[in-house]
Amino acid sequence: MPEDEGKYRINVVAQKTGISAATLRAWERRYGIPVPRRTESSYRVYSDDDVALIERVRSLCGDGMSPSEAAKVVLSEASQPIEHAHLGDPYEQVREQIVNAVERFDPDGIEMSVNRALTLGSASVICEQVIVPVMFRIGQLWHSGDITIAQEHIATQLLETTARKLIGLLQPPPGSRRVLLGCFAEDEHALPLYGIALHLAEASFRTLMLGARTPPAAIRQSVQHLKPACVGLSVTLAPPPHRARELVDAYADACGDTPWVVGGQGSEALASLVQERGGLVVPHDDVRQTIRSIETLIARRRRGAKTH
Ligand code: B12
Repeated sequence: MPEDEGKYRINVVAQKTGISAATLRAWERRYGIPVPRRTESSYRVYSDDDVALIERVRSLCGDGMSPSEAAKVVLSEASQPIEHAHLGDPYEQVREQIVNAVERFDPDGIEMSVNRALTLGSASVICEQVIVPVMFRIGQLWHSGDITIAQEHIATQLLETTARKLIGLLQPPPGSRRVLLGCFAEDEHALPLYGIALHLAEASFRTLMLGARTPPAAIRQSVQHLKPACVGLSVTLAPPPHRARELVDAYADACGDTPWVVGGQGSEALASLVQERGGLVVPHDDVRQTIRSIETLIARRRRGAKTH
């Protein structure tokens, strides 16, 4: 018998894949995915390939397919020769590896898995398929109490460093239009900034990341010294109304006549304040529109500057 055939009992597989034992038995019964070997006493034992099949079905379901559609896809992939013979989505696998290492409190393991991710495609694919979703997942795990704040911080630091490097590889050369990016002063959600920085780099903007909790003074000084084409502020947690007004005023003053936009899940609550002060709130679910709005603001400012 090949070495890895029949390694894991059903409860271990349920734990590894996050699919309950009852569902695993149902998938086997309904779709034949997978049909594990049985021990003499009739216990199911799953191989690594069986686990990969389950993870592939789970990943397709996560993308919105029903289990029966996913099972069809996986069965047809399994019947393809060579290039489709490897089962499991490599991005999903590496995401799992990173998250498992975070759960084990294993920084070296996180680093090794992140390095593995770097071999899986272009900078933008790695960022989009691995780094951003893993950071999101880590945040969820912290919110649900499944990892500690120390685990979250270690992972986030490693992932942010990688995200910065990847975005750096994508962006245009020095001298190109620059967008300064920072979070509102009391906001720790820096991940949305990496998400938008990636899209901006793809649209040929250089980005400068000021990160979480960026105070208005940091925007003011950066605007004065670096003369960016635009300032982008992210708000995930909308501040309470009195504080919101104070901050919006301070950011508006800090930006001066440099165009500024505010995005993120908490930005809509600030829309009227921001507009009153000449800023723009961009829709948080439409990246194309966001990039177009930024292009328009910059072009308008250039035209305005020429006529003065
Ligand atoms: C990751 C995360 C964290 C991480 C942040 C790590 C990091 N480095 O970013 C950690 C664990 C630190 C964290 C902490 C907290 N969090 Co939190 N967190 C999340 C989580 C899971 C994901 C958010 C995220 O990164 N989304 C991914 C990005 C890519 O998506 P996005 O925001 O939509 O951004 C896109 C667009 O909006 C746009 N965009 C965003 N910003 C900008 C800016 C510009 C200029 C432009 C142009 C576009 C743009 O582009 C992005 C890419 O497409 C959410 C859950 C959720 N479902 O959102 C909770 C969530 C946001 N957190 C929440 C809370 C409450 C907190 C805490 C207050 C908890 C606490 N008790 O301490 C603290 C925050 C402390 C603080 N002062 O900020 C709540 C917020 C509820 C609310 N709206 O009031 C959420 C929704 C969880 C929940 N369901 O309760 N969190």
